[in-house]
Amino acid sequence: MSYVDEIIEAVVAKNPSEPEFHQAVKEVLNSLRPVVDANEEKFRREALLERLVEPERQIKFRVPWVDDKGQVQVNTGYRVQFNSAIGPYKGGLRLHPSVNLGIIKFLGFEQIFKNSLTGLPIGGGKGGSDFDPKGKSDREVMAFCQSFMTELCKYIGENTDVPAGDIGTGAREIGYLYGQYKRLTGLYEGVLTGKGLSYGGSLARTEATGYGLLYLTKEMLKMNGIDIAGKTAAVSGSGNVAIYAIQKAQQLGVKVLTCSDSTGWVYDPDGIDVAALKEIKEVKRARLTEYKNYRPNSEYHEGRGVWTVKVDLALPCATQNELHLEDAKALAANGCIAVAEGANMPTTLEATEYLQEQGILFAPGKAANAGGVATSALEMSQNSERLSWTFEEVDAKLQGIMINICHNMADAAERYGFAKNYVVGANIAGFEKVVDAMLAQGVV
Ligand code: NDP
Ligand code: 2IT
Repeated sequence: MSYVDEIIEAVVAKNPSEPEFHQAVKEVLNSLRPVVDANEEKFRREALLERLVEPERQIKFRVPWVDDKGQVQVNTGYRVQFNSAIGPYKGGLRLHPSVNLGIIKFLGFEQIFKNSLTGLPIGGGKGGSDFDPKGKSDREVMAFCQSFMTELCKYIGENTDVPAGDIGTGAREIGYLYGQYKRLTGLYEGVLTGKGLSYGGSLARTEATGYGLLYLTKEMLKMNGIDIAGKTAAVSGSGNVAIYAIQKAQQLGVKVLTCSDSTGWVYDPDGIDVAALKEIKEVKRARLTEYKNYRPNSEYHEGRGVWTVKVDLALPCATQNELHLEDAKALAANGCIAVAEGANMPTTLEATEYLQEQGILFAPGKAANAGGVATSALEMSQNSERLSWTFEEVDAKLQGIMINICHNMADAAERYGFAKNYVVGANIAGFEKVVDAMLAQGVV
């Protein structure tokens, strides 16, 4: 059996209840076959793949807090410090009832290669909790965040591990987490990113993931002789990534016809109204059913459905495994030319393969959504030098980073004989720097 197959089998056997982690490992290791095969003896002796799939450290802890009725609630907190070969652990905190260790491990594993692709010195980590911020009062969210940080603060620091936002963790949560870290440690340091602008945050971090997704998509199309202007797009999600993806798409001349949340989706034939979406989601924290009040021409549908709309571009920006094989078939049948992942692992393995077989350009999340963590790393730089850069400076750096990632993934794919397979290209390009650092640092 090949080294890659042995490791995939071992990961499944050792972590039987973590299907998302298996999926992420399979996607990455299958891509790495050409590199691993060429170095099999050395990598085996170094147990390189065994080390790559085993987190350096996994922290799991109790998070007790008191709700508005005086009832004590208990959630589970996680931080998986996956790989620090190229820098301090870096990655978001997800707050969603579906969170478990396997979800955090898949996200942490993806983060290793994504962070490497940015070209910046950040290792891979991820954390979160099964706490659901939906429907909670600000005081309840604060109580949770303070309790969560009371334990987490023992393991993080500006030079060791720097968490940030992800699903359910936005500016409000980062503020409460930061305040508690500062109170407990006495340190005013860049221990979190995605901070508010008044206390060390970076301009353009809020926009970065969505904007970055469009910068990469534009470049990927350009490399293939296609102009993004004038195209139509379907976007899923209506959170941080989706909102700013829609905004940048529109600035680039793309008409975005859809968005969604976990209960339903919107079709707006005139193009999604970003100001309305922001008010519904960022200010009111309400459901998408409200969108029709702002845009009477639009349609609201319960359940899933954004991928059934005829569009040129599909940008999944909600969550893992939200674009299935039948969705890929619908997109292809409707003439879709490119899919770029704003979310982490939103496309199932079968759907990805199908899209690639159909010749649809496919940009994997670890490349396409890397603009968020890249700008987080820029926030860390600004915190270290105690300066803040202008929006234009950060945005220009972000554009440069996304264009580089796009070319690096394309070049790596071509070098190994997989031209235009950007999944293979992104995984190999991300892996190369990590493996070099791991080998240089010895058996640690
Ligand atoms: P938000 O919490 O701001 O928004 C998440 C959106 O996805 C909401 O519209 C939410 O709907 C929807 N959603 C979440 N879970 C599900 C689900 N199980 N089924 C259907 N819809 C769901 O998160 P972000 O926008 O920050 O994150 C979106 C994706 O992008 C995630 O995969 C995240 O890991 C990834 N990502 C985020 C980055 C960032 O900087 N924030 C950077 C890189 C990747 P509802 O409100 O109804 O729950
Ligand atoms: O998935 C991701 O890259 C993020 N949620 C952002 C992580 C970060 O550290 O900014």
